[in-house]
Amino acid sequence: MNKKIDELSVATIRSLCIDEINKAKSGHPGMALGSAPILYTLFTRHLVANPKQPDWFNRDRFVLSAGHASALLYAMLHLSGYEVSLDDIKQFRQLGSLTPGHPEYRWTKGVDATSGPLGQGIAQAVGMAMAEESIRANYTEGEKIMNHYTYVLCGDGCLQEGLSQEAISLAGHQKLNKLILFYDANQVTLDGALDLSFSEQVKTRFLASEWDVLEVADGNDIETIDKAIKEAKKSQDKPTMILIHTVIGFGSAKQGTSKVHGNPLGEEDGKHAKVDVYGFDHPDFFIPDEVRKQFEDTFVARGLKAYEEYQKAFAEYAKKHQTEAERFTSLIDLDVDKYIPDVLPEFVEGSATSTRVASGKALNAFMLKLPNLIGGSADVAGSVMTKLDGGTDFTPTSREGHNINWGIREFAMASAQNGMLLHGGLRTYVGCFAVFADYMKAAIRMAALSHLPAIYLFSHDSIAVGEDGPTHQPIEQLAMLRSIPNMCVIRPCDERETYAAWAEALRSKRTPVALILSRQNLPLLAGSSAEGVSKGAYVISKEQKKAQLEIIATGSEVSLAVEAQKLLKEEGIDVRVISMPSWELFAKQDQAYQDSVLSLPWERRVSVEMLSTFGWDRYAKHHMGMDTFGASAPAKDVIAKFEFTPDRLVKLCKEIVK
Ligand SMILES: Cc1ncc(C[n+]2csc(CCOP(=O)(O)OP(=O)(O)O)c2C)c(N)n1
Repeated sequence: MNKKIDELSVATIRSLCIDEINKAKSGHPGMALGSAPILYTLFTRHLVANPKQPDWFNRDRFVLSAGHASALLYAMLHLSGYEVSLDDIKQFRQLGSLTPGHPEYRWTKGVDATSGPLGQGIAQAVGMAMAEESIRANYTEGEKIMNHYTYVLCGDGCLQEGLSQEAISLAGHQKLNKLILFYDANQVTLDGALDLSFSEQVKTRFLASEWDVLEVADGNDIETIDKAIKEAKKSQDKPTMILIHTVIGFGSAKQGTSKVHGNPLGEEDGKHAKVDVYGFDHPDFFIPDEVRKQFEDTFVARGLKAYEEYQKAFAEYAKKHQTEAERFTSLIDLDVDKYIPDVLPEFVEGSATSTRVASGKALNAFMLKLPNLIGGSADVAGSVMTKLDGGTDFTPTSREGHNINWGIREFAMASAQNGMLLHGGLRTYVGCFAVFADYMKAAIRMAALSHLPAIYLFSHDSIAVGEDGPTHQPIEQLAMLRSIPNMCVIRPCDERETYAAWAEALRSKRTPVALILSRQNLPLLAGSSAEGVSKGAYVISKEQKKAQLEIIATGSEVSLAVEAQKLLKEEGIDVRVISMPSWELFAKQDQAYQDSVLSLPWERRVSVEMLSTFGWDRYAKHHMGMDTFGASAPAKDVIAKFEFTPDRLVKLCKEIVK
């Protein structure tokens, strides 16, 4: 332990942060300056990762939940030898730079998670720690190939977010002892002092959630921070929160106030902090050789050694457990194609089943082939059919279990699923009632932004929910999901389409997929097609001779459309019925295919979906949809009230043709 080099290094990191933010004229110096010693201690004394192999699978994970302190993370990545050059640091927050406003996964090497929306980083870290446990337990001698810690740094803001408590509660319940959370307790947020809005006993809250709690009185005290991390790593049965008292904007004349939370220090104050407080009298962006060496001798050397040892250990492992080693590697690469059976099961013509039940069957069928599939629901497994038959639960005493009981924590569930996928090595799914997709929205958006192939099972997908009433009947949720960039929504119309939708979801590598599933039984349709699902839309029931109209329907409304087609035929009106399970998959097809499915002008098309018509103008001029909330009654009565009947569709079509 060399105090001098520690102090010089921390001064360098802080000065870099000041320069980065000053040059960009934008950024958040407050937390960056306050918590620099925390990350310095973590990186130089504990974190195990290899900057030359930033995706090394067994590295420790680090999530900067307080993503606004990105300047600090970039300074750490630069000093630690990642592909973040000094020029990149100088381009902080500029267009196309490797140092965007908030950390972005898949963009900057060494960034383990996209973060910034406060609270989500904590839940992501919980998911990472769960993934680590699950993977280790699912391989013989798994500890030889999967064995690392997950660290997360958060501030007051993350802990004010309700999501954090969902995640903390879950982590404590799951006894995630390899999860270590640093709480940068600086008592200041954006608008002012924390006591404007927060008077919680945070330590007590963590203790009540079955965490260990350690406290460091002085955020500049590296030895004590180090000691706390050492102790936290020893925990056998609880995650650890290390509460560290820091000073926001340490060194600035405005330290300790919200003025330094999100404004550059400027030249004068920057100089004051660097020279007068840190004793660092150097040009901007200066990095002393000793500091570079310090990182090479510690973080880089430790990471390289661990990496090399791992390579040897893995080679040994592969000799002993060849098949498992192959599985391990292919699942890291999300190379799942070979695990997805090409052949669909036999479907019984004339049968009827809800698509949620069909989804449960498909899930179990795929599970037999895809051993790293893991998932669960927010306490509605029996309704959304998320259980893997014969599978055990994922618990502290059976980590090999594949059924996750997320509890009624939808937001944390979706956010932790992101963490599991950020970690890698697993295919995951989560489920709940479609109406509660709203609770998960911010995490779904994060999955799409982070290019994660999350799978969501949203059942009870319309007013056909029935008795539970309008609180439980989704209306606008599909419009919301469809509006998210890089999102894929699939609403299958029968059992066959549901299997195909599942295969599509499992094949996705960079796009989240939501399967929208019915509560009520839907008939197996003669014309339904698995291939059609992968194209997003197809003609499920052709016109007789020359279509006068095209009816575009999804999910439960496809059979209604087919019924209406028959009735219209009796009235001498020829229509084509198109099943359109996925707008997004359809939009990816070439124009010729799209034109072959939607062959009539826009004015001659009708959309039918028992959900909000918002957005359907894209494909059709006329709509049969739901633009009010539903009602509480048995499903058939609700459907009758809102007239989701072939007769109404027939009437609408006749009016258009007229
Ligand atoms: C969900 C969410 N709400 C609001 C913000 C805007 N925001 C960014 S930082 C911040 C204050 C956070 O306070 P704290 O965690 O104490 O950070 P510090 O002031 O110490 O930098 C706010 C409100 C955000 N990034 N995410």
